[in-house]
This record gives sequence, structure tokens and C-alpha cells, in this order.
Amino acid sequence: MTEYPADTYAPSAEMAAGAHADKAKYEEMYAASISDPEAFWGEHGKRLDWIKPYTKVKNTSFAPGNVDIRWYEDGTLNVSANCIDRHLATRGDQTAIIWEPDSPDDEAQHITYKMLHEKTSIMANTLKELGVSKGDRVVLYLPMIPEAAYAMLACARIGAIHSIVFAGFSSDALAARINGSQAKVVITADGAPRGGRVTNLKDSVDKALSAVEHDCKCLCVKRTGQDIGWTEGRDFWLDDLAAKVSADCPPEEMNAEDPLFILYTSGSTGQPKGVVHTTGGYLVYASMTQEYVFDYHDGDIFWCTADVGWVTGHSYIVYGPLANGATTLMFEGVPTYPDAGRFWATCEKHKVNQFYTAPTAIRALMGQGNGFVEKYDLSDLKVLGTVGEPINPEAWNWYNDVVGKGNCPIVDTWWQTETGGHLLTPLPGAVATKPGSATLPFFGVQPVILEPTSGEEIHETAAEGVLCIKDSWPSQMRTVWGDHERFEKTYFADYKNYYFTGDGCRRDADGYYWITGRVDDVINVSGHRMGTAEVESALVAHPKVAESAVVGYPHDIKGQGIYAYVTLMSGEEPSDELRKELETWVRSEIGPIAKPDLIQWAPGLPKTRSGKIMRRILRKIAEDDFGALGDTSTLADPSVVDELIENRMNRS
Ligand code: 6R9
Repeated sequence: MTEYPADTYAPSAEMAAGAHADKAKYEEMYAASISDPEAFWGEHGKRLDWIKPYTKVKNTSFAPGNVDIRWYEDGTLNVSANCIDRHLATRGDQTAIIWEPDSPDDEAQHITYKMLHEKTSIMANTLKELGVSKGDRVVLYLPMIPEAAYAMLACARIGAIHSIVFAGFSSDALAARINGSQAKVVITADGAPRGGRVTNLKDSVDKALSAVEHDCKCLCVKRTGQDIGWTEGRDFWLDDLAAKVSADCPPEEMNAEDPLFILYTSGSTGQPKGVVHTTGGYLVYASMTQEYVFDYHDGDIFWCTADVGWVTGHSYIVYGPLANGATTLMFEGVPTYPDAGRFWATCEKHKVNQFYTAPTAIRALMGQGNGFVEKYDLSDLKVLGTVGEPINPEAWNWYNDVVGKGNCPIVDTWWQTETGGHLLTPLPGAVATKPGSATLPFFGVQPVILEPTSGEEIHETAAEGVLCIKDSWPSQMRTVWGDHERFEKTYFADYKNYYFTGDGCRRDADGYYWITGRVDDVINVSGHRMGTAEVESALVAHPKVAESAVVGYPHDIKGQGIYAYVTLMSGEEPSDELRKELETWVRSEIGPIAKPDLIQWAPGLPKTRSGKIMRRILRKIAEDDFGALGDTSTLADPSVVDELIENRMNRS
């Protein structure tokens, strides 16, 4: 079994004393959450305002063939009223959202809860004007601008289900999601400035809509004022419609189990699946984790650097913080523009107290030297968070020493699109941290480690295997949009009566959890999930490609890089030009984050006699670990392996 770093960092006495939970409180609350989940979540559900209070708390089953998850099922509420209206009396003039634009020369905006109420209500009435009503789907394809938050909350206000598509995704990916959710409206902007460059978002929407057969309108926010294409009758400027509608929009009464949003994420097989989150349990959990995990206190400035196109942006830029009446910072730009000091300049400028980012950003900034950090006053920082992939101890230590000056607990939060909020994470005043470990479960979460082949639960404290969760928590995904069978098959079929996370994990002798990475065919590139199947199907769609197999390999900055083995159609010759052509091709099929980092020409791929590609072997070759290929005797043609190794060594 692996050795663990011996260093642990206990919370300071000062931190523990001022925190929502110290060690004793965490232990007491955790024990209560497991021994009587009904009572625990019944109590904590009260952190929200309910229109009709719930009488039932938990009704969940992981039973094979009958997976059914309901929380607070007879309660009614509205998410936008919980994130906005209920704060108006006490904090109407407090800043809800600080918006920091791409260019530091442009002015930041401070949007108060009152302004947020008005903007959201107007956006909600605009959507109604376009024919959107309760239960309809709305796709958002937006830059990181305040309108993204208004649009999310506007959907929630009228009971429409939003589905955000990351603005870095291609028009094909956008079209697939508009079609998949049969959206009535897509909300976009003319252009998206990022890192000083502008992408023409509307252009992608136009392309996407040409591949959509149902009636889908386009609502366009003016961000850059650039020239764009326009289809009369289908496209509408937000400003034009907003000027005509009322600023009064009463929130719709929603059942706790009505869907709040769909978010497409990559899986091990097939096309991305629409993860469905519902209203009550999701908001209870997102708000509770935002408060406890970051030890957020009234008046603090909270900054999560994610994009709202990912689940992290949903739960920890918008829903969690706003439900808590927090001030949340939304950043349009990138960490390295105009230079590698942008994060720290922004922390200083807005006096950020809790800062939450991804290991890939930390590693990239670490590589730029300490000078960029040391230039700025970071004395307001209290808690630092990371999410998205395992953080290597070197990056953890740099974050701790150089950014946090040893004074800020680091919360390494492990969770997934599917889980809605943090499942494994330290609480800053309660849990001693170890660099690289997501430490212990949040309230109500029962992690288990199973032996991968037998599926037996390993009860010894020190253990290694696949990570599953034994029982439901309030913000668990409820289904795959339009395909409940796929939901059961993906998460509940391999290991009966457990939720299967897809991650490998070790538990050390202190009961701390260490995520080792995905055990399925999902790769994690800069914290973004990518199904190998998606990249492969993009590659084989190219006329010169016969076959392809994609695996992850260790990458210094991105965590994992995309390694593509490509077999060409007969008669086609490998060349550097073709390599570039394929890279560009994948970019345009899926988006820039899917561009292969390495393409290796493969005359053949190692396959079993039943035709299954042995990715285990391809992974080892990509890692330059040629001695550990394991059993190759089941291969239809073992000689292809030697050929691949030779090509790899020659870097061809
Ligand atoms: C929130 C988010 C989920 C996958 C997950 C795991 C990896 C996320 C992590 C982590 C180690 C952490 N992951 N956080 N691995 N330590 N703190 O990232 O959701 O995009 O769905 O990705 O990311 O492999 O299964 P999502």
C-alpha cells in the first residue's frame, strides 16, 4: 500500500474558535447525520424558506431496478425567491454579485440584492414573453457576465429548467444539447471577451440552430457590440424585450422535486448525459456546504473562479452563496491575463476572503514564480479551496505557503456534477488537512471502498479500491434527462445498492480519503471531464481516420493530457500537417479543451479477440511504462503492441 505524506496541518485555535464547526462539533453533527438522517436533514432543510413546509424528508432507494430519490417531496418553494427575495428586507443594498470583467481596465460592477431582484424579474418576464413557461427548457450559452446569473435565476423564478453549455464548446456540442433538451430558447451574447480575445458566440449559436429542427428562439445579450448575424423573428435583443416588460414577476411555486437544471457531463460511454438536479434538496445542500466548507460568515467576499458552465459555477458562484445572502464574485477572464498576477490582483482589489480554484490553475501559476503573488496584499484571505482533480502535494504546498502564507486552511473538495455539492472535504475549523487528501465526508455522506472485482465492501480502515456512496444525500442527481435506465445502468448497476462514483480511492490508517483518479474511460483535463469515447468519435468522423483510441496521460499543468492513437484509412500517409489538421478538427467538433495533446500514428490497435480495445495497454504506453503492460495473451494480435512501443519511443 502507498505511503502517505506524514505532514498534517491542524486548524489554528483561532480558526477553530471562530468557525461554524470545530472538531467536536463536526464529529457530533456527522454522527447525528448518519444515525438519524431524517431528523438531521429535517432540521437543516429549514435553512430555506418554504412556501409549503415539507412533512416528509427522505424517501430514497438505490435498489436494483428501482432507483428512486426524493427529498422533501411534499414541500414547495422557489429557488430564486430563496436566493433573492428573502434577503431584500435585511440586505437589499448589500452587494450580491461583484462582477470583475475580462480587462482590469474596465470597471467592476457591484450588483446589490435589490438590483439582482429587478434584473432577474425582468429577465424572467422576457422569457415568458418568448413563450417559456414552467417545465420548459432554456439553454444558456453565455460568457461569465452577470446576465448568466440573472438568466439562471430567471429560469428558476418561472419554473423553467436551464441547461448551461460552456461557451468554449463548439456549435455541434451546443446543437446536441439544444436538441437533447428540446429547448425553447437559447440565451447567448454577441461575443465573449476572454484573455483579451473575443469569441463570436452568436455565430456558434447560428450554426447550432441550423441543426435544430424544433422551434427555438435566441435571446441575445449585447456584450461587445460586434457585428453578428441575425434572423428576424427568431433572434431578439435582451435590451429590446426588457424595455417592454414589467419588473414584477412573482416566483412560481415549485415542488421540491421539480427539476431545477440539466447539466450535460461526460461519461464512459456514448454521448454526454444530461444530469438532472431538482429544487429543494439541491439548494439545501449547496447552501449548507458553501457555509460550512468555506466557513463563510456574513460580510465575507467569496470567490469561486469556475465558469458557470460547470457544476462548480452552479453550486458555488450562484446558488449556494446567494441562498446564503453572500457576496459572490464572478470573473469573466482568465488567470493569466493581462499577466499571471490577475487572480491575486483581483483578491486584493475586492478583499476576497474565501478563494476557490482548480489544481490546474494553481500549477500553471506556480510555474510563473512567486513574484506575481507577492506583489499583492492577500491579507483578507481566510480559506483556500481546490476542486476538479487530485491536487499534487507540491501544488498544495505552494498554495498553502505562497498564497495562504501558512494562515489559510486548504479545503480540497471532492465531488461531481452528479453529486451537486461537496461530498469529501475538510471543514476549515474542524479537520486537520494532509496535502493531496480530500480528507473526510461532509454531513450525511457515507463513503465506502469496495474491492473492484468482487464488489465487497472493505471494512478495514486502511483500504484501496473503488469509491462508492452507501446512501443518498439531498443534492444527489435524480436521473439522466429522458433516460432513467441509463442513470441506473451508469451509477447503480456495477455495484448493487451503492452509488458508484467512477473514482478510485485509498483510505489511510486515519480514515482519510485520497482520490486516485477515474477508474472508467473518463479523463480529467484541467479539471474538465472528457469521455474518451467523445474524442474518439470526433476523430473517426474525419474522412482520413479509420480508427482511434484515446487515453489520458500525466501532464504537468493539466493533470491529464489527451493522448490519441490514430489509425489512418489505407492509402493515407501520416504527416505533421495531418496531425495539425486532426487537432483543429477535434477543436471544432467538440471545443478547444478536447484538442489532443499528442497524436500517435497507430498502424493497429491492441484488441481482444472480441474486438474490445485494451486501453490498459495504451495507457501504459502513453505513460512510457513499457515494462508493466500486464497480460497481453488475450490480444488478437500481440505484435501490434511492439509496434506501438517502437513508435512511441521514436515519438512518431
Ligand atoms: C466538481 C467537479 C468530477 C470528477 C470526479 C473526480 C474529479 C473532482 C476532485 C477530484 C480529486 C478532488 N475530482 N474534485 N479528484 N480531488 N478534490 O469537478 O465535477 O466535472 O463532474 O468532475 O473530477 O474524478 O469524479 P465534475
